[in-house]
This record gives sequence, structure tokens and C-alpha cells, in this order.
Amino acid sequence: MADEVVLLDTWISMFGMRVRVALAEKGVNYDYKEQDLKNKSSLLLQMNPIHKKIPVLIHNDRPVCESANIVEYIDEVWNGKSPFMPSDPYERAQARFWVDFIDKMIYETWKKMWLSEGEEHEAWKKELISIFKQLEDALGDKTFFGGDTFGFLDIALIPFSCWFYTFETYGNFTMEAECPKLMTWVKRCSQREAVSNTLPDHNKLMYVADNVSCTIVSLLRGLMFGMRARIVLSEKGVSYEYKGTRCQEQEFFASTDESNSQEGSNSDP
Ligand SMILES: N[C@@H](CCC(=O)N[C@@H](CS)C(=O)NCC(=O)O)C(=O)O
Repeated sequence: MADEVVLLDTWISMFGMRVRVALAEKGVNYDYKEQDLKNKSSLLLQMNPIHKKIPVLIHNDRPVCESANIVEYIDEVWNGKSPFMPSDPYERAQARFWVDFIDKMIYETWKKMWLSEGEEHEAWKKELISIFKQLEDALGDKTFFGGDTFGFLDIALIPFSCWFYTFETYGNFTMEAECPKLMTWVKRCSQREAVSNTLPDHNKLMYVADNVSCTIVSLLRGLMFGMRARIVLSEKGVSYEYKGTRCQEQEFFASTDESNSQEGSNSDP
């Protein structure tokens, strides 16, 4: 039976890009289904009922969720081409450690830098740069993270590089000056067709970030008015019935919060 492979994804997702790079590296044909995360399809809800997130790889009608898990699955199923995972158990454990580090640290820190101002912004920017410096140290003088061949950790990190321009612009720093070796690695990876054909143009991502920023600023302003009214009512000791509605700002954070979509989605600030 021929393999039937479907990918539920959104073009902008770093996690989805991991899967697209992995499939391209292995030369797997698949049916790409772009998802609207504000209006999740019944297929997505059915295929990932636990997290309800993309990416989901559906292989012969069976779903596989979580990008790093999907990349490992692809490596095991389409094992005819060079493996993504190191053969040494210790090296595999190290690669998984760093992928977990990337997942826990980069997006959360970037979001904090993006949404803060002044000293707080500067502190998060320092933190973001230090995360990339730690990854640069892990790369050392190697060609790729696992040595001579493009592998698991390269696939997990390279999608973030198309966001570097946005990080740099919002943080007013340059990755080239801060992490020159990591940038050489980015250029090396970008020479691979699987990477260059998958990662979107950084200007498109910058445009998305700019538009989202404008939306957040205007929505937060709207929320401030609500808060102001609640403070005045409480100062005056007026009891009232509060009917919170889930507003666009909360929808935004719910749909972009990679680590915990529950936080901020149910409570009115
Ligand atoms: N840990 C997951 C993260 C996936 C994720 O955060 N996907 C986001 C898009 S980039 C999503 O589907 N968000 C929808 C939601 O949170 O409801 C992975 O590695 O696959």
C-alpha cells in the first residue's frame, strides 16, 4: 500500500516548519492542509484532541502529534536516507535535551521581550541573546549540531532563523554581531533545498509581527478602559454583576501561546 501522508499545519509555524524540513529531507510526498487556528477544523480537533495544535502528521490515517516527536517518527519510518538521530545514545539524549531547551526558552523569551518596554525589555533581550549564545556554544566548531550531517537538532532550530530579523528589529541588536558562528551555521543550513524551500521570507514574518503588535496595542488600550471602570466601581464600593466576554486579545494570546494555551484564555484581566 502506498503511504498516505497528510500534514495539518500553518505556514507561519516554526514547529510546522520542522516537519516540512524533515519530510523534504527524506523526500516524502504529502498533502499539505493549511489550518485556521482561530477556527479549528474538525479534522484537527479529531486528530489532536489533547492539545488541538498543529503540526499533526497523519500517516495512513493515524495521527502523530508534537513536532519533535513527529521528526523522530519521520526519521524512523523513512529510514532509507541518512538518519537525523545520532547513533550514540548519549548524543541522542543531548540532542533531545537541546530541543527541549529550544522549545521551553526561545518563544517565551521572545514574547516577553516583544511585549515589554524599557528596562524589562532590555533584560528580556539580554536573556534572548544569551539563549542563542548557549546554543552557539553547543554547536562549537562543528558543521552541524550532530557533527558532519544535518540532523535532529538542526531541524528543530533552523525554523527559528526566519524570525531572527523580527527579533533583531524589535530588540535592536544583530545576530551576526552577537552570535557569528551560529549565523554561519544558519547560512550553511540555508544552502539545503529542504530548508530554503521551506522557510518563508523574513519580511513576511516581520509584517505579521508588526500587524499583531498594532492589534495588541489597540486591544490592550481597550482592556485598560474596562479595568479603569472596574477600579472606579470598586473604589466607590459599588457592587455590580460582571459579565466578562472573551475578547480578541485573549483569543490572540490563546492562539499564539505555544507553551500553555490555557493561561490567559479564561480569565478577564
Ligand atoms: N509543542 C508543540 C507546539 C505546537 C504549537 O504551539 N502550535 C501552535 C501554532 S505554532 C498552535 O497550534 N496553536 C494553537 C493553539 O494553541 O490553540 C509542537 O512542538 O508541536
